[in-house]
Amino acid sequence: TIPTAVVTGASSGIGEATARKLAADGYHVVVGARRVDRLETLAEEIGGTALALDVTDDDSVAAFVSVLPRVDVLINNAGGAKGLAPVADADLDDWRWMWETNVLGTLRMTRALLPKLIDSGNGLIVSITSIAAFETYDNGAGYTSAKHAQGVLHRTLRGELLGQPVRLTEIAPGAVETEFSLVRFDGDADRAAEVYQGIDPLVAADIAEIIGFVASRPSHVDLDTIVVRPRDQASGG
Ligand code: NJP
Repeated sequence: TIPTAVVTGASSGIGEATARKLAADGYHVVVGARRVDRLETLAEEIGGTALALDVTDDDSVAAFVSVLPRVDVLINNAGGAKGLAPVADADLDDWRWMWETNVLGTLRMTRALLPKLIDSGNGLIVSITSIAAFETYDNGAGYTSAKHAQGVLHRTLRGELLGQPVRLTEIAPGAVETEFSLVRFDGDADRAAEVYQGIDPLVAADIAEIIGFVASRPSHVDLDTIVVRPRDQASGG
């Protein structure tokens, strides 16, 4: 049987590159996101399955999961940042978006797919957090707190799943050239360029290659946490 990988947030960036990589490595890849038109083009290219998914919506997650007969790999990738502001000026809608997408999105998907991952006999959960999951920086508390929480959720599973056939890998990237900064600044490319000035960013395929490596380890090898930075980025994920 061909193993199945689910990639959330596969309509752009890291998720899209990861879907391509896992398909090339022999997985049947199920791609989920809200922009279904993009998913359908991708699924056709890689011979996978496109399914609408909003990780912030209980019903959408339930519908997505209900049509999947088997899942060996879950890539919790859907996420991102909104805004950059001091705590004193925090925009509650931005915070809600970040917590709903990164934290509760990962919770919904992981909880819903855990039985299938265990049933596969060799499950793998990869969560894409951030270097922001290990640091704080001025004006970034909304995103850093959400990524910390997503990381805590993911890391807590290691103990809770002890004895079950599921491996867990957290991948914490620094700056990657994707639509991330456009989403963060509502399409303001100048603002995005200003914030990431001086950093030669990673590209999505850099992260996808690492995920391919993780997924191809023998079943007794569990790669715990991988922090991936552009050479010139010390902080500020
Ligand atoms: O960003 P982008 P990345 N339900 O914007 C999807 C982390 N990271 O690839 O729904 C379902 O190109 C959205 O799809 P759509 C970052 O926090 C990045 O860089 O169609 N999907 C799109 O496919 C995130 O966790 C950097 O709009 C939802 C995807 O998410 C991961 O890397 C640095 C959704 C985002 O793709 C991938 O982001 C870092 C929802 N409700 C961590 N909302 C970086 N790029 O610099 C969004 O430290 N999506």
